[in-house]
Amino acid sequence: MARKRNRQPAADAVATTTADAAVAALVAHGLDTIYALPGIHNDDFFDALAKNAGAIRTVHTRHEAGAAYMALGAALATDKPQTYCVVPGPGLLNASAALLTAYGMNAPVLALIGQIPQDAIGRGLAHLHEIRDQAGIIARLVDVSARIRAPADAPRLIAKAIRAMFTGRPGPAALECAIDVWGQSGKLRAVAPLAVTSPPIDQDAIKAAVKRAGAAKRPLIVAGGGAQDASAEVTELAHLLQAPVLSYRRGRGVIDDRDPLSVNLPLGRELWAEADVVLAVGTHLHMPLLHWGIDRDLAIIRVDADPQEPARFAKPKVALIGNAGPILRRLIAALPAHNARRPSRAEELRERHARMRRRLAKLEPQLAYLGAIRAELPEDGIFVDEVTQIGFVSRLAFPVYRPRTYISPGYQDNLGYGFATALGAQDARRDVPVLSINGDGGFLFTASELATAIRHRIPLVSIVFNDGAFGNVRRIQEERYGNRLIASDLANPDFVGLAQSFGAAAVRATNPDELRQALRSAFARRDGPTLIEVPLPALPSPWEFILMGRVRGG
Ligand SMILES: Cc1ncc(C[n+]2csc(CCOP(=O)(O)OP(=O)(O)O)c2C)c(N)n1
Ligand SMILES: [Mg+2]
Repeated sequence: MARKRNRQPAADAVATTTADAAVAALVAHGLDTIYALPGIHNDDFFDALAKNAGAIRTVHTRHEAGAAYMALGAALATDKPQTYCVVPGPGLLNASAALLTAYGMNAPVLALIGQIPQDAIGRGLAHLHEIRDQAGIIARLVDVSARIRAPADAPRLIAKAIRAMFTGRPGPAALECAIDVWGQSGKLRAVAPLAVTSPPIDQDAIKAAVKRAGAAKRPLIVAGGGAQDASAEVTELAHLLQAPVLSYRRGRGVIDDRDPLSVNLPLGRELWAEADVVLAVGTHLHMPLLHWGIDRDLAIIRVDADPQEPARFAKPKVALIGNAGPILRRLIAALPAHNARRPSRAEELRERHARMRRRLAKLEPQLAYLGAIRAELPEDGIFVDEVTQIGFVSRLAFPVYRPRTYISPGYQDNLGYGFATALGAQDARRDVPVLSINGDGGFLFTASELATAIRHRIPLVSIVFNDGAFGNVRRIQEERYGNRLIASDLANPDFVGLAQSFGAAAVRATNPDELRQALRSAFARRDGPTLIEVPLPALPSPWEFILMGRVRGG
């Protein structure tokens, strides 16, 4: 490859600036949008965006967190690389919670971050937005990062970063570029997207896995975010094994919740206690390993893109490294020769679902509001969860029918991520309705992005469940700290008036029926955002169904 490239005539190379080359490289990789907030460090790059506005759309936000969360939401809703661009120092830091979340969610987000003049980096000369060891800070946030130091670096490093975002453990990547480098000209060639290669599938491990799974008496599948592209395979395997599929946050939608084999977290814990073989697909197994326990009677088979992941907590019986889809297809092909006869468990599971529903029934009015949302949000509509009471219950009881239609922040569980993430999802998926749910606390983290929704005509529908409090924190103070309330009550704006002042449509709904009506008209409106405020009293706690104790291993 390298020799061939060296022999290419110099005439192939054309003079271009770093900024133009970077924009061309993004376009060559299929990116059609950039989420961004400008500043002098990146002026040359924004000028290149202006010149190429027909090929790539620039969506500017009101805070860098908004830009990065929008890129995250767009990446999660499309499973395609998405990018954001911010100034160095404060711009980088303003966006960093979103970058951290993208890392936790394995989302293909490319951060383009400005830098002070190249020769001044590391010298502490008090340049605008200078921050000590910016590269070191970025390197702690993502697995792959580099600095574009010259025009020819731009296409090369962008191609490498995008390949890295889909190789091994998928996730974000970051590139820096100094203020004086964006405008530099050089002779360079475009770089075509680099092929993403996967490790060969370990045939011995496939055999070991089907032997164990095929002989299992009480198999259980756990599906995480890494299984979102293997929905058909997980479902087929579940049926072959008559294995229930547990999904909680990032794995919701991998199996259709109308399938009796789909089980929620508390029912999954009961089944974990009974299981002899667990097949974990694209999941950290956070809840089971950290909270429920393991013992010698449980054999764990792990399928993960990240070679480091399977043995992090405890070495599994079998580890299969690579993308879930191809690996599960191999398991499906090899299983029938080893599979026990499997009577249907549908009836047993229907009864257990009914029992679980009776236990969860006390989570009202959360369930009634979620019912209203499900009744109005079409099957392919996207629900974006938040760290709020309705969100916590949605993770257990909101029916999800398709992969990539339920976006949840995963283990970061960072308050305030939701609204801007949903805005990005709706911007990238104009073809389906997106619904953002928020608490009054979390919503105000990025409420300024209502202006972005107006400016870019993004038809996101958002609900603010307003209990006048950081309700989750407040309830903990009431229950566990003798009602000594501290830092948990909130002074709120009039949310309807606030949204209207931005130019958004806004209404208040005071019960589930009113919410249904409000959602129906909101989803019909496709030329801009709608906000629905739902006033709420203090709500019953969902935590007994989420943080549950050990069931194995003493
Ligand atoms: C970034 C971040 N900061 C703080 C928290 C802690 N936290 C979890 S829930 C919560 C309160 C949420 O309030 P609100 O959005 O109004 O939802 P409610 O619980 O009232 O439904 C807080 C502060 C967090 N999860 N993430
Ligand atoms: Mg609240």
